[in-house]
Amino acid sequence: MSEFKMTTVEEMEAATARLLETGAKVGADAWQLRVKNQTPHCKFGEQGICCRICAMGPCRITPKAPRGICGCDAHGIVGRNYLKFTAAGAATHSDHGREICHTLYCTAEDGNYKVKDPDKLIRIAKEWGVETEGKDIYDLAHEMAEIGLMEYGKPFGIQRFLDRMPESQKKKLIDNELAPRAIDREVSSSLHMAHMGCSSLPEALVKQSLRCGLADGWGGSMMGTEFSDVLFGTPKPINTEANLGVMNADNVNIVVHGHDPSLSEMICEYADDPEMIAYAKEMGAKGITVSGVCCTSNEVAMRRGVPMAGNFLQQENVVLTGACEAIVVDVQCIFPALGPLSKCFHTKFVTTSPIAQMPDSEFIRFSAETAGENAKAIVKMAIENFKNRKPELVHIPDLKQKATVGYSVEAIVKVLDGVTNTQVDVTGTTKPLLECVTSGVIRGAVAMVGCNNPKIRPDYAHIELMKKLIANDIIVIASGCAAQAAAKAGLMDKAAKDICGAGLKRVCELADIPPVLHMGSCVDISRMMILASELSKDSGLEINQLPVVGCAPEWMSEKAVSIGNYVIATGIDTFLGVDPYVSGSSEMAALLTEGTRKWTGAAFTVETDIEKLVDLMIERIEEKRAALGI
Ligand code: BF8
Ligand code: SF4
Repeated sequence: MSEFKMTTVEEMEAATARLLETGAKVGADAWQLRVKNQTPHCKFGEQGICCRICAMGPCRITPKAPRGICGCDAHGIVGRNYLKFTAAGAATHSDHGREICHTLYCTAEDGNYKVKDPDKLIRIAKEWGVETEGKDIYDLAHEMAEIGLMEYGKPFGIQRFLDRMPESQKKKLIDNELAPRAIDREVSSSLHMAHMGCSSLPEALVKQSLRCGLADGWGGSMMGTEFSDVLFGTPKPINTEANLGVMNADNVNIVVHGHDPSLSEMICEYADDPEMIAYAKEMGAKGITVSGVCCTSNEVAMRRGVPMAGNFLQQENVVLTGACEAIVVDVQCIFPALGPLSKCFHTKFVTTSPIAQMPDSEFIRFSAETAGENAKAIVKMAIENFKNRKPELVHIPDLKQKATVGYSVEAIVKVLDGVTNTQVDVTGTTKPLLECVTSGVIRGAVAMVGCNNPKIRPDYAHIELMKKLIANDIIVIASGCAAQAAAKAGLMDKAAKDICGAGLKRVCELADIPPVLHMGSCVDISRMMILASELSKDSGLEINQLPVVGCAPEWMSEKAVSIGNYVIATGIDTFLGVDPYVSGSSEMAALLTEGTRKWTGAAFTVETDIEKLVDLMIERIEEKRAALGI
């Protein structure tokens, strides 16, 4: 009999409640309390019908006041807000990608950063038509980094990686003026369009949202992912653990949080250094444990097996354990609350990026050139802080699950080769996966992505949806905080095959995989786009014919909206559990849930009832199967 037991949301909530008791003792604030202060939310904001883009406003749309002072109606206001939301998300992901290009530019044989996957670099160089023959790998890295950086500002042409898209989808984008040009141009044009007195036509605003999102997914994010693989290695299946129980009361605990792996990779490197471990012992600890929160955690889990302490809404919990010597952050999704919270404990809150500077933090500016010394200084600071722990405040919840992570497209193609009995040599294609789908062994796939959001009981939607999908023989690929929710619950343990339908269970056994595959951080949703493109090319089907959908049930960030735009623009129907502030415009809602279909072949479905959301996804997958006659 299997010993597999999931961790329930109730167990996670009980652990949080216990930590909040510690918080109460030391007078700490918490998001659970702040949510109460912010409820109910502003109705105008919720519906997207508040405009403050010029100083004649702010204007709010009501039945009595159907237009702003300039005459803009609700559709224009909602549309502009939606476009600005998207542009901010695309800028954020893409700037992360730009940093990675710069890091690639700093690589050297004897430097802080090296090329760990030269084959991948050469593969991408060939794709981009760059001569590789006889070239030193570091010369090639620098050349590729520069070309990558040019993708941000080149005056002509569209994103290079669009050539990876199936021809038919790419053509749809070009024909509809959706193919993304330079990344920075799409972000700037979006802000230009949303300026006072520019676009207020919903159709134009939605189209630019799609194009700007595509500049992220097929530009900035894709370069972020691909060049991170070149720098730090392309993920392969690796075992790790997830949830707060990965922190170790006997050790110096360093928690890395944010998104850019350049910093966290270095911290992990130094935390493993025998000299540092010896120093930790000298300071009274037994060793050093690095764990992670949010996407930085996903990055180092995928490549190094570094355990995942938690996802977005658990970031305060790591400090509340009283056992966190340092929480070291780079960029994005970092609560400013960590500053005052860390002051209630001995925890050092270390900010490292000029992009994310916060009150009550210690700022140690991190740069690719000085990465080694920066990381060493941070690890040392954490070690020296161990003695300041207050033992009476230490409580680490005894919750953790095993997880196998590291499913890059390369890894998925490789492991699924073992599944089919075909005699044909299919190494290097997605054909075995397609065969599983067409034979009905698995019904389809769902890409589960995105954040936590207090509007949804944290992790509940992720976990419940995934449980039902895998029970229905639908394989789940996950990234971001959705992936961490799965890992915390145990759904990335190979033993979770026992709660799958018979078909998926068999695939998991044959391929030796868990039913929910961790594909990385949020920039790594670009991996999912590549996988869908490969499936389309290998099957001869359009992307939107594949029984594959995307889902972000608990999303909250601007980045998530940018992602949603490029996923539907890639031809994949996407299901959201939170409304993107568009309910105030029937025209915007209609465009996003149906209108985009005529340009890209896919659209959004917004459903805040989680039970209905999962049924709608299964229905859509079955519709696509039926249309294909499988
Ligand atoms: O980029 S899933 S809360 S951590 S935004 Fe943030 Fe959302 Fe988490 Fe990663 Ni993505
Ligand atoms: Fe009001 Fe128009 Fe100015 Fe917006 S742009 S604040 S709707 S006057």
